[in-house]
Amino acid sequence: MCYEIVERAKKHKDQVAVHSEGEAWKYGLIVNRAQHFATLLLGQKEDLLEARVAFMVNPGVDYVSVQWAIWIAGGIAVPLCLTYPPRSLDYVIQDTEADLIVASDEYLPLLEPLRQGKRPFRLFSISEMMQSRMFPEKSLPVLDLSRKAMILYTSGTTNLPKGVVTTHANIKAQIEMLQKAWKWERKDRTLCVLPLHHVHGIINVVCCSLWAGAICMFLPRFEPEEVIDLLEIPSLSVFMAVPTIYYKLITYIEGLSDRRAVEIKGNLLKKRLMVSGSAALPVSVMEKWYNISGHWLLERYGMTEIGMAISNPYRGKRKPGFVGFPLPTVDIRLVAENGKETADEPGEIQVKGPAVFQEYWGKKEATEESFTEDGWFKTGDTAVLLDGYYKILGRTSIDILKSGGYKISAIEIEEVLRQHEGVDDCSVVGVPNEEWGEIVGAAIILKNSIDMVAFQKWLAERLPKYKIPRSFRFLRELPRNAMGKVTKKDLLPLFS
Ligand code: MLC
Ligand code: AMP
Repeated sequence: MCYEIVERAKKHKDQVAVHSEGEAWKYGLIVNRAQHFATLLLGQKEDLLEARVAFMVNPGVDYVSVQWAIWIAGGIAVPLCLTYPPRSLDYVIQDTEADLIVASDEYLPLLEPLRQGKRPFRLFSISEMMQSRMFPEKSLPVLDLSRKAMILYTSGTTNLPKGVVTTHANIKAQIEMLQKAWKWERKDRTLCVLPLHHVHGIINVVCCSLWAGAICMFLPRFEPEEVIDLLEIPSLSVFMAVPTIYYKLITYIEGLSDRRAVEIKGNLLKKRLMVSGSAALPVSVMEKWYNISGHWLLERYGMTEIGMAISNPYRGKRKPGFVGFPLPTVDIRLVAENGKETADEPGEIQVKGPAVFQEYWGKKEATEESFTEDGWFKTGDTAVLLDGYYKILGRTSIDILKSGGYKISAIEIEEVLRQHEGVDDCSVVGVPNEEWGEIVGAAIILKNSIDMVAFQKWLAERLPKYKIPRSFRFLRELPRNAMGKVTKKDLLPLFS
């Protein structure tokens, strides 16, 4: 059962679970809050029966209480990105057909107008839920592990993001493999600086720490200075982030005095584990972080659809530029271009195991296409096995980018750009960038001249910040092959 996380929490009810906004919250209190919220979400019902409950809740005690409430009430948790513009929020709400939405009070003005849309929903605010009189405690449904638990949105090679459905069994498998591989313990304390609508923050940081009975500290947003101050707390033992965050922390520390840098190194050295993932960790970042902290970062490979799959060892050599070995319960194979499994050449990573997702929400065809006939999930990432370690070589599709650890679909951005009255045609590429991994580059053919300030504002109304193109090239024509298809490889040099 995934709500096993709640059952486990009851066992250490007097221990601190969460630190947020300067306050400490015990496991017992969070369980009580989750039960109270679950009762409110259920109303007259006995079981939410996989109703989608979207939630736009700030990281911290409220987020955890709402997530657990949805699970114990039998609903499917749909975390919303806190920085999405209304159009992107509306897309997720409509696509999941969410009937219930829970929000921190500050997001109500953003969500209220969306209730007038095609599909009205009931909107709960956290403060309203906190003030509601407790109903007589309801008996909560008994859930089978095969029930759907969560939908996370991820960009793909299609225009609009797809909802990745994981069951309680999938989530349990994703958590348990990391408990074992990375030796999570009750005495651990971690710091969450990642957004909580993606697997990295949700599973690896929040669920793993709370499953173990450890403490999870939350920072509402990433600020290098604050992160370093918190990392210096002696009991803080585990830290996980995307490469861009390590890059930004390195830049910050390099700007400090030598004396302060030595002090920070002394404190970071005492950490038990520091992990990087969600995008390729440049060897230069790994080496600089070693000089700054004395830690060889543990790099691992994962994906929304599969949780974590491959990891460098907890004990043993962490090889720069490599992601390591399959995690417990994960089966990996590489399939070469000729469709045959390969051991010594590059091939697509395919994955099997209990952590692999169930389906794309409402997209039967896309689900079928993403699996082989014999049940292997096709990741679209290419890797090679060298001396027993996997090395990620890139993606099979040029249309998928990774920027700051966020996956972005070039096609989705092109579709948006084409809706602008001044844009005749366009093509979007991932431009390599030391800090962000890639930044979004847009080559545009204009119909008529545009005002860039107004254009940026127009984009911000349609795309989350991280998807907005950062580099523009205005061209007379796009490079195309004999078939008329834009050759993105020829576009890239134009951005250097
Ligand atoms: C923001 N900015 C960008 C940008 N995002 N510029 C270029 N490319 C981007 N992608 C700009 C902003 O416009 C702003 O500029 C400035 O950077 C600061 O913006 P911000 O929003 O305050 O950024 P910041 O908080 O610093 O965010 C950086 C970050 C964030 C690294 C903390 O991107 C992040 O949280 N990434 C993690 C994503 C994640 O969790 N992925 C996991 C997916 S799951 P200006 O000019 O306005 O100042 C997965 C599976 C797995 O991948 O394996 O884990
Ligand atoms: P997402 O769909 O946001 O979950 O992103 C998953 C993708 O991130 C994978 O398919 C990879 O392309 C990429 N990724 C995750 N971890 C790594 C890593 N350590 N090195 C390279 N790419 C990674």
